[in-house]
Amino acid sequence: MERKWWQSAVIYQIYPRSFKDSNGDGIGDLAGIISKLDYLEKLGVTALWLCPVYRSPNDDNGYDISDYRQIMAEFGTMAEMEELIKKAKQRGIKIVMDLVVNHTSDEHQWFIEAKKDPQSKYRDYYIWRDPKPDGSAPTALQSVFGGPAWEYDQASEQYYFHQFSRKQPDLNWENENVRAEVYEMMNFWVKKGIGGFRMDVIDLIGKVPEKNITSNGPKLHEYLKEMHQNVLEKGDLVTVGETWGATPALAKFYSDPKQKELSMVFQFEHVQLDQVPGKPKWFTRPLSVTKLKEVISKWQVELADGGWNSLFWNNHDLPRAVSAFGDDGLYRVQSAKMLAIVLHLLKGTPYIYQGEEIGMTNCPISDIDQANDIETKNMYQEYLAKGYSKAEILAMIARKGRDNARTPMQWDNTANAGFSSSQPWLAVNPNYQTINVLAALADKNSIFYTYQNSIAYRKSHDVIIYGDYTLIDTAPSIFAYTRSYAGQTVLVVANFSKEPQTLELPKYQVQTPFIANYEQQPRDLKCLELRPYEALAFEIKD
Ligand code: TEU
Ligand code: CA
Repeated sequence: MERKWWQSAVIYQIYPRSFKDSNGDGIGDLAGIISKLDYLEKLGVTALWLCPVYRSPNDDNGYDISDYRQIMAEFGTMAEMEELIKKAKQRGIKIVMDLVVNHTSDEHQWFIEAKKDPQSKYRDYYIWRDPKPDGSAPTALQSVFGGPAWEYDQASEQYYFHQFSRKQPDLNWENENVRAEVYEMMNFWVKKGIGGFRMDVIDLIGKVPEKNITSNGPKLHEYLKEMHQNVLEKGDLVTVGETWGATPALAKFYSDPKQKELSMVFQFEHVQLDQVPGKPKWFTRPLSVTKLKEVISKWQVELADGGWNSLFWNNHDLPRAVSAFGDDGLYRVQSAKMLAIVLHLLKGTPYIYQGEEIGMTNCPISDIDQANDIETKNMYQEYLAKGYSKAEILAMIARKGRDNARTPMQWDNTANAGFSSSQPWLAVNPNYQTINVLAALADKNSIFYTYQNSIAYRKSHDVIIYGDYTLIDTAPSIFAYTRSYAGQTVLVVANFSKEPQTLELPKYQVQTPFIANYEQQPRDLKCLELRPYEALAFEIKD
């Protein structure tokens, strides 16, 4: 496979609303991001994925776009966006934009016209259907955020389709004008010098609502190939599709360069292992390390040739990495470092979600008034109506609610965690007193430096970028693998538990680890006595 810049990239995801507020209105903004570019350069990341920064009424915090060519007023101006692209570039950092084209806001001009005038050419930009003879919705499809996926419009006596909130009407990709407008808009951004796109719920664009087909519709790949021809092949862009419906075979297809579709996709199998299969995400079970190893290994192996993986533990929709996969109590520091080491030495392009690099944790709420997220608020009402107690629902939210990841970035231990000079739009996690960037930078043994070291090692070693992956058979709680390339081998060992574990390594001639999460090195390198959440990586001599 021809080498691509994004194979050796490390991408940092920013939730702009929560990253850094520069003007004291309590809302993060572009000038705030610009002011932290030195910090991001120091970490070593080479691209930033910005969650949506376009004009939006914020029913779903920017994932409901009312104008794709304007910047959200609270975030700043187009001039600041251009400045961000330029100043990031000076530091070797590319900007990846969020592309949300499965749906728009109901306040987008297209939808306003479509609703006002059924004869307008914009009517068919969306999905309108007559009621069933009894007046009910065309199908029983449910929206991801709860309730029916069809909204009735009194004036025209038709329903429109929305897979997310009723303020996020689905675009009709069957309409070629819709597709042409999307490609033109993408080219507008490519011309501004961006480095690529993260494509929101891209596997939903080929939907066929009347057949109850939402993801992986029959024309999905045709549309992606058309997008590639009209936009992507003109630039050297990174593209990552959000695909909850991907199997390894599908992910390999999307990311196979011969298919001319995407660079890679986000798949979500590992982040759903703590859920009860077949139930909504709120029903959880303990994470099985055996299953986690199985799933990660499966994706590593199946996409090894002719495909490409994305690597991530968390994002703005998911619980915090250390809370979901590590221990956010006693072993927070060790387990967060372990997660950094294990992920960044795998094959694929790693994504770091803001705050992960300092071990930020979930942030439970004690009352639904403290929630901001539309999914969480809707779910609360739905489960109350189903008879669950407030305490039960708040416990589900504490574990899986999306606001966990959206509390403001913790920069220092001053008021509002140094995020803003006034009260933030969403309360800061009270643990900012100890968990913050200032403290992390001052402590040479902090989680931050484990990220920095892992990133630096990856960037300078082809074995990590291109090497083959092999899982090593160990006790259930230990995750160990090797990476091999051109006569070089790296061994990664991690204890995914609070209990000490023993691992014999008679086959390997290991020397001092090049990266570790305990200060004191192991004494016996033939038989490792692994401490809680200990992680080590070695270069192996033949
Ligand atoms: O997420 C897609 C999506 O399906 C999520 O809503 C996910 O199912 C949910 O968070 C898990 O419960 C994308 C964006 O990442 C998300 O922030 C948006 O809300 C959504 O699309 C709609 O644009
Ligand atoms: Ca602001």
